Amino acid sequence: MELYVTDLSPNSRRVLAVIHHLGLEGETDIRKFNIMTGEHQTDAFRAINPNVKVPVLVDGDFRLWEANPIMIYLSDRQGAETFCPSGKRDRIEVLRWQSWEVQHFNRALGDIVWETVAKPAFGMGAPDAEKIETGQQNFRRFAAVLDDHLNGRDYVLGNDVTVADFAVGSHSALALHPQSQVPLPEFPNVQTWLHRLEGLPAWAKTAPQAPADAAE
Ligand SMILES: N[C@@H](CCC(=O)N[C@@H](CS)C(=O)NCC(=O)O)C(=O)O
Repeated sequence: MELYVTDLSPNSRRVLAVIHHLGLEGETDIRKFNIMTGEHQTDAFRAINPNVKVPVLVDGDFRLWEANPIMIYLSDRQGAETFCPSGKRDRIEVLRWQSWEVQHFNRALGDIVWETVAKPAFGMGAPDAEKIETGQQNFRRFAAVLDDHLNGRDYVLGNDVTVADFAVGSHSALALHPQSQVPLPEFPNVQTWLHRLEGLPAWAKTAPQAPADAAE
């Protein structure tokens, strides 16, 4: 298999963490682009993903873009039933949390940390206080849902770590970044769960090396 990623991306991190979790490093050729210099903007890569974005997985003649489906594909390929349950009800739970994180939780989180971590790290101008405030309001709304859900659960689906944790928690390095201004202490279950995720070997192995590396 080939996996196209970039160092500066929670979307790449979540897929790389799945590769490690499933022990697929040996059979995966990991190709890193520097998206800041536009290294990915080639006709050859556009032919693989017309969106010209990473991550992308190539498995034989199957080309798959979008991080969340890649995570499910890899898990199903390996028969990782606990990590990505195939039972109707559990599979819908995985999809529910993946949709939710893209649309709500990580969108709000991303809006905050774009201003507080990414812009300063990449010299892209001063953080916009109004955007931070709006992001924090949205984050509070959705983090409250997750905080309530995590009450009495170690992981999003219950006792075991699943692809849903790697999806919902994909921005953990940014959320836990000292500059983030993400109001995590208001949501202790979310905070504890993010630290639990950071302690998992596959997640730890894919941690950004420098503060700026946490940025998208
Ligand atoms: N919805 C996509 C998002 C992919 C995405 O936004 N990738 C970013 C890196 S995190 C990218 O490749 N940006 C380069 C560009 O847009 O040129 C997914 O989940 O995979």
